[in-house]
Amino acid sequence: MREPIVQRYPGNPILTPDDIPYPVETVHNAGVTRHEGRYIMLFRAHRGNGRSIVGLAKSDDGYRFTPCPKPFLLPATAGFHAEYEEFGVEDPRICALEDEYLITYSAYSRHGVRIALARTRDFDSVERVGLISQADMRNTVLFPGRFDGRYARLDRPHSEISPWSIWISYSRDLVHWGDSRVVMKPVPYHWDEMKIGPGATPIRTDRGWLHIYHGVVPTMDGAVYRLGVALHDLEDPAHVLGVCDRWILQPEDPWEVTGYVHNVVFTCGAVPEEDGTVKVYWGGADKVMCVGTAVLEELVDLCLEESRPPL
Ligand code: M1P
Repeated sequence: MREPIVQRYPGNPILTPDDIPYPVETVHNAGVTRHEGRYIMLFRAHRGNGRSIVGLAKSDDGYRFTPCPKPFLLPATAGFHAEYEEFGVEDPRICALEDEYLITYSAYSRHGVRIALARTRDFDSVERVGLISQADMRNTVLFPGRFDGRYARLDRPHSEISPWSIWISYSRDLVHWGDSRVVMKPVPYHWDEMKIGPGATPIRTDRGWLHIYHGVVPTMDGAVYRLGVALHDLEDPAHVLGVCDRWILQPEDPWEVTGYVHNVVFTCGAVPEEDGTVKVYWGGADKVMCVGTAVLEELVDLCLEESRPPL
């Protein structure tokens, strides 16, 4: 049997609704980064009404997290954002860029789902920057770098005539985005044939930007969410150097197979370590948070040596 590509932490799940000091039904799909020597986790949590908020937890080792007493981001109740966050805020991704942390999240309302952008320097206060997509779009990760002066992001517009795919877009001010083009599509009769979506903030390696994404297959028992890896060119991230043909993680543990939504592993964050490993964080069955480690070079090798065409 092959060694698992992602080694699960034996203490999984690392955060559950029971750990949170305010009422929540789920703790999942967290963006994670490092700040002042500690790990910061922004997690999505369903409230009892089925709408989501974003909570904050901190850790010294990336495994044992302590939640903060209050939520980090609640749906806006005043101003322009209020109309577009009425149904909740979901799936935060954190991008450390220049001297701040940029947070993309899904803003849900009766008008559909849009991507919103917020910024913080300290994770004590947070400022909304703007709504940076029209409806319908969710799952957007910013690259932690600029390309010819422009910011870049991977995004995932919804379509009725094409399986949902990963696109790239650019911006000079983080608010107005364009020059969009598709970079990766699901493959028919494959583990990610139904749809794919950006996952964790891309990680810079010597051989390219490593992107951990999610792919979905429909089965007679419902959809199954797994994780895969792709490598983007360092100078031109629209150029996909390789997509690994097989998944790197699938639902296996009981809390990944059964939960709020069955058979889901879904990532919004991964943290590279100095020893060449990466901590991959994922939501298990939309209910709890889990972590595992992988070797970055091995993930890059998978993209280049077990590759399939991106489009
Ligand atoms: O329930 C599984 C996932 O479903 C959605 O993923 P996608 O955007 O690919 O359809 C999201 O709601 C995600 O939060 C959730 O984990």
